[in-house]
Amino acid sequence: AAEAVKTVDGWYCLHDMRTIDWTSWKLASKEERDEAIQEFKNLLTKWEDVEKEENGSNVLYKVVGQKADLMLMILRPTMNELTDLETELNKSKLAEFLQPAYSYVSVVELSQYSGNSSADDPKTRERLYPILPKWEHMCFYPMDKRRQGDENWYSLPFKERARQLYEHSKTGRKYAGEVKQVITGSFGFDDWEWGVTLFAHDAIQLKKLVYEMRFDEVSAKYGEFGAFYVGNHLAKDDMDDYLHV
Ligand code: 76R
Repeated sequence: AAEAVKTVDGWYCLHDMRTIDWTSWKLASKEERDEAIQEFKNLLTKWEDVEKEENGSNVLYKVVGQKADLMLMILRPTMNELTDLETELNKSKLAEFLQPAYSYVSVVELSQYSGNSSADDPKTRERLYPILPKWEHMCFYPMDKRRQGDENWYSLPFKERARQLYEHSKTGRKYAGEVKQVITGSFGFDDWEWGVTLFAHDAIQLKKLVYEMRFDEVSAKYGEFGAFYVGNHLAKDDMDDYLHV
């Protein structure tokens, strides 16, 4: 058997996509809506406090297109905290107007192809326990590495996988400062093998990076992709405007 790469794993991750039921939202009384908005903003404040204490991180985006309306990404030290948070959201007033659209469970992962990172190294810590950027655009998609016939990532020798990922990282680094990526592993947790989350100031950089990577050997030969979600940042202070009907 080929040798598995060692990974170091950080915070647990939940991507939670919801669709707003605008019809029932409009039918609700103004008092009910105000109450729901206020309670949701209080939740966001609570999560911001967790982030300030560096016990997790979260971001909220408005999905473009019909796959969902809201895209929430949550990082927490344990998987238990993910369900706590999810349940708290489900019990809120606003949740009466939300329908599940998609969710994805994973854990922040660094693979050790190019030497070992130590959890004591501040740079490694920053990547395992990232405070998510609140950049204007975000994109999420799940992916697999192919396991078919002669194209089987999992039967390639370690050195060959390391070489291909090194080439991959060179493409990625061209986008330093333009795109920030968080790779989360989901073996045993969800339907695909990895979650890919990208943040950009300019949406076009997301397209350029993903397109350019298609030509890297590792993506061209071995990449299999799920549904893509793209969104625009939703700040707490814009919540009233966004939900105003
Ligand atoms: O040590 C490092 O993390 C840097 C080198 C690196 C690895 C090992 C790296 C860099 N990636 C690594 C691993 Mn990546 N990455 C993706 C996608 O759409 C596609 O074609 C693929 C989705 C993007 C957009 C992306 C971006 N990467 C991985 C792995 C795990 C592989 C394994 O373990 O078998 C996956 C699934 C994956 C997928 N990658 C980078 C980027 C970018 C932008 C970088 C440069 C980051 C930087 O150095 O700042």
